[in-house]
Amino acid sequence: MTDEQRRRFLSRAIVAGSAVALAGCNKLNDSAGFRAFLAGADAPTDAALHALTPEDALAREFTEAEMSPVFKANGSKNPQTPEYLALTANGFADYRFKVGGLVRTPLELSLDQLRALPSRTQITRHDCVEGWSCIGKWKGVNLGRVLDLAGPMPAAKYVVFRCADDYGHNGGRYYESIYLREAYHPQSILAYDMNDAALPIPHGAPLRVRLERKLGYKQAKYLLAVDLVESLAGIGGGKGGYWEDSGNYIWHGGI
Ligand SMILES: Nc1nc2c(c(=O)[nH]1)N[C@H]1C(S)=C(S)[C@@H](COP(=O)(O)O)O[C@H]1N2
Ligand SMILES: [Mo]
Repeated sequence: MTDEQRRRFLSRAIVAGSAVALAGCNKLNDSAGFRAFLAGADAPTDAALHALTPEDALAREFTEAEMSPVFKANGSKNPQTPEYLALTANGFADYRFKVGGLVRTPLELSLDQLRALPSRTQITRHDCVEGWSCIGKWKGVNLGRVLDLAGPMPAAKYVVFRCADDYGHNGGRYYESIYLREAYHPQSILAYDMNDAALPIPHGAPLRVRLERKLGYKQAKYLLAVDLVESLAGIGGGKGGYWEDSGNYIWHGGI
């Protein structure tokens, strides 16, 4: 199965919530994991989805010439929460990215400190489950490297991304989460630049995450903090993310 086929397949599975359209799928693929997945599952389990998409595989990277002339902004585009307005009031000069939870040394990093760390630049395709894709360039620091500065404790299993915006206008903040091990994927970065300029507000200024093997809703914008936790229970609605809690999209979100 090519990456593109896998992406389309999983997008369908995810939008459908659980039911997987089987027609034509046998043409898609010969991998044993994929067949086992189809044979066993009416609802894709998290373990099956992780088996289907090997976690260490890299997402395709593109050339400058392939970049989208316009990159669509989606979800929150101009947060109005008090904490975000306080940050924009002086151009993010007071911004501190917090790393907390199950770490030995909680951190508060300024944008200058993040920029001083070794960087990675990647041109990748963002796939939103709503049915659009854009290719853009992202520059940032490996998430795993930042977490290592804080020192994850052995019990830490998940990384929770805390955002500054209230997408549903219900007082709750957008949030997302991944397995801690997924933070160490080479293309999991905390991005401060997009398309060779500082990350603009519609795309998540001053810092967002890029997880290039995952769908759009996992790419949390307006990051205030990450917390390492042992369990997602008790965080938001307990399903690991804003859209996951709403019942619309599944937690894995892999492509
Ligand atoms: N904090 C926050 N992050 C978010 C969202 C949001 O509303 N708030 N929307 C998500 C969705 S559904 C998509 S497709 C992408 C859109 O990123 P973009 O605006 O850079 O295109 O951000 C994701 N991250
Ligand atoms: Mo999305």
